[in-house]
Amino acid sequence: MDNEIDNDDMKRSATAEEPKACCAAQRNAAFSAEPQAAEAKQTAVVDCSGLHASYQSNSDADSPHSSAVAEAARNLLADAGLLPSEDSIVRPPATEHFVRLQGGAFWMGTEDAEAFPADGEGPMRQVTVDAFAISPYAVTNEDFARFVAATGYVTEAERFDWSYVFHLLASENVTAAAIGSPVSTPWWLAVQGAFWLQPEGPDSSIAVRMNHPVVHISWNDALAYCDWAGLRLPTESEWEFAARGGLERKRYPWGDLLKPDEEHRCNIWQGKFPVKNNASDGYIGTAPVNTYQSNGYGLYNVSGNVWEWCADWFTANPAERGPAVNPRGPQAGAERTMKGGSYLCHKSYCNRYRVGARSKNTPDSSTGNIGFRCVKDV
Ligand SMILES: [Ca+2]
Ligand SMILES: [Ca+2]
Repeated sequence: MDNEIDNDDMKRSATAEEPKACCAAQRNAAFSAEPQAAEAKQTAVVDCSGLHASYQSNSDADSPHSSAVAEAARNLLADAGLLPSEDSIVRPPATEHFVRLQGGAFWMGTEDAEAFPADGEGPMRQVTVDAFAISPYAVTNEDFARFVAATGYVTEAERFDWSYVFHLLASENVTAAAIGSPVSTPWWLAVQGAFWLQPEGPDSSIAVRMNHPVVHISWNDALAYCDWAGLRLPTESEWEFAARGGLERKRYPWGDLLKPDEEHRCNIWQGKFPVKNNASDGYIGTAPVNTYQSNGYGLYNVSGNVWEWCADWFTANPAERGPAVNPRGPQAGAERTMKGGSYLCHKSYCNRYRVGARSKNTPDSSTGNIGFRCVKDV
């Protein structure tokens, strides 16, 4: 894949069509990870007139689209040797390897000098969570392929018929065909036909990325997967308890230094955002879910790689967070909480791969850097 585009291409995408209101007006509206633009709401991102029809035709689990994607998912699994041919029923992935955590009290949030107070990262407070078990890994393309092969589930990226692809990951053809870009985050291309099976658009494939985190997954999609697998999303406090790996009041899941012994511990961005990614950590996009060292609890890539949905509605108001024991966030809201940052995070731009950092997005939003991780009750 050609990951480089010249500056003229950048400018073209930056001045793409004026946003217009549409059925997806709120979709991705909250997506603005840039600290200085965090309060700038984008009301709409693409002209989706003409997309309503595809929403209808793609939304039915018995539609030809659904059948074709389910078959493609099954073929991917079979080609990768991940689907025993004698087993015609595709089952949820095993969960024996989930890490059982006994819970307890921990220091949640941060007042770190690098924190974004407007995100509601602080104040640091004692929170207690009950025991639970969590996956060491984000849900993979393999996992999600099993879900779709078994159920024919159609994601929201497919129903809306577009999702956000980072510009340096899109081919020239996909870039040229992009249907729009947010004004304040022009590095996101709204790409028709971008979804989990083809994360960079119609000319891309996950065939050699079955062990990478699934992306273009909305919060609603993540919940559907959890329902099928008998799992659930972590609350934000569970996620942060697990991500801290038993360390107290540290900036990262492994300590306070980003690169102890000059060793990369997470998949973020090196270079100049958003034009030059040196990828000195080994990855310009997603990395396999078991890359780098795990944290003290055996969890991989809580920081970086992909943002991970949490169960909670988002609030930056400490008074709305709920009790200090098993908090579940506000009763209602417009956006769901995300944790951990992604392969696009950089200190200069989105320093949210710190373990106390947080972000949010509407439950129907999807991008090429949002995935999820599951927990189960014990
Ligand atoms: Ca990277
Ligand atoms: Ca992550």
